Amino acid sequence: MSRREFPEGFVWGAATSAYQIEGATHEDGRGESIWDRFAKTPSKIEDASNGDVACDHYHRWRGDVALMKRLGLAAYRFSIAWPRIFPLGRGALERRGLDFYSRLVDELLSEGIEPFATLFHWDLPQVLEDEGGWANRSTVAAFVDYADAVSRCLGDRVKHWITHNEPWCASMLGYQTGRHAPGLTDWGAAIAASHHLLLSHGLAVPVVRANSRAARVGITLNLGPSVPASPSPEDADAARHFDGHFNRWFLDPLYRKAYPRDIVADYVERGHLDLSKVPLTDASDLEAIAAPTDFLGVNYYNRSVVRSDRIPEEKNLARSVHLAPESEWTDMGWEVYPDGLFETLVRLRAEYGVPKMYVTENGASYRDGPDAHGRVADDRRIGFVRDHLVAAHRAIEVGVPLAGYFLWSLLDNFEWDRGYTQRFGITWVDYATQRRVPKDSALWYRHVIEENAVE
Ligand code: IFM
Repeated sequence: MSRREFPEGFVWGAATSAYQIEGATHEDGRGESIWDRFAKTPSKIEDASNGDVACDHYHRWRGDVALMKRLGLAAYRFSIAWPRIFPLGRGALERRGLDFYSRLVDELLSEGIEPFATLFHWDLPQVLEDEGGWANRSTVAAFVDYADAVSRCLGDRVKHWITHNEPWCASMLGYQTGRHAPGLTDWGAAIAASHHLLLSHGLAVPVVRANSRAARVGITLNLGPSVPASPSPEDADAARHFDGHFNRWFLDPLYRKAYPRDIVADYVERGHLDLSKVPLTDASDLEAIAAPTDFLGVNYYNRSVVRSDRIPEEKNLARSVHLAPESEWTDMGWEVYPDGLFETLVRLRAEYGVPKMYVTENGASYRDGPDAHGRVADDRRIGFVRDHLVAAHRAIEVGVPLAGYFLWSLLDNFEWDRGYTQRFGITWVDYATQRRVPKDSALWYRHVIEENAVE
């Protein structure tokens, strides 16, 4: 393969999130989060595990920053645990929580690593969930206050802010499928949650900017192509719907000040949405959601191959089923489809005019562990990342303003409902000893960073 150089200043990073790595869930006044509660509810997590210890990053952060330095990372994307800052969601601030992130940021900067802070990566304070969580509009104001407190404290040093990570997951997996915390199966709540997540993003943007001069503020969405499983009109329609439900539901309000009409109509027709209950057309909400941002974070893992289940009484409305085409799969059961990253980035530029993007997550779960010599030869992950970097490079070549790439993840970690059964890290974590072993992919990635090129 030929050598592909990235533009000068391209940001190379790795990403994590608080609940997935920190542990220390009962320390320094941290409140309960919906993930603490959910993970301890029987049968929710594949291996019945939880994030109580995870990678023990809350105690090992200094060593983890040293590891980042050794890997040559220029940037680190992490998230802040809301229940560490406001154990009760709002009101009394827990200084010890803020101090933890303040020390982390100082350490990163002293090692020349640029912090990219995500404000919400799913660990909502449980007390707010008890009031209805994201389905309740009052959580919007609580989030804006939280964003204010965090950006006031860290805004002098953190220059890149991400309001939310993957609001599709937080709303749809959390409130509709029930696979994620808080585990509800209520379409109305899920749609309301998506609107409130977006609104809280839009209202937080100017607040963060005011507290963090010269800050760059954005949001991260999980995106990917939705393609029909067959040429049938039913499958074409199911793919249209899935695209709208997954991608356009978030992109349209952010960049076009409106929810996609076809999906609103689908939801209403299926009885999922009562428009009198969620103000999806409220002009001031839509104006707020579309607050101009500096960048879009793109999390890309796979495409969706969609088939209608052709249930006549459902009028074929997007009962999407994900099919397995002849393809390679990661241990997560996700198709390996690097072209989808190219297609997604190009679409964002062409259809939404996104002025600047970062790939804020991309990576793969493969369970390869240490061999007899302690080496983790994760060649499939290297191949996965290389092919996606080539796709990203192609996008840059055709004019996509892609400014950086964050590999998911720095460490093996708690993979939500899959527990510790999945390993996305470029660093192997021995959970019994907390020993970190950089996998071959980490060493390979260091070389990519050094060269600013992929071969
Ligand atoms: O681990 C998650 C992360 O928290 C959000 N994006 C997808 C990753 C892999 O599932």
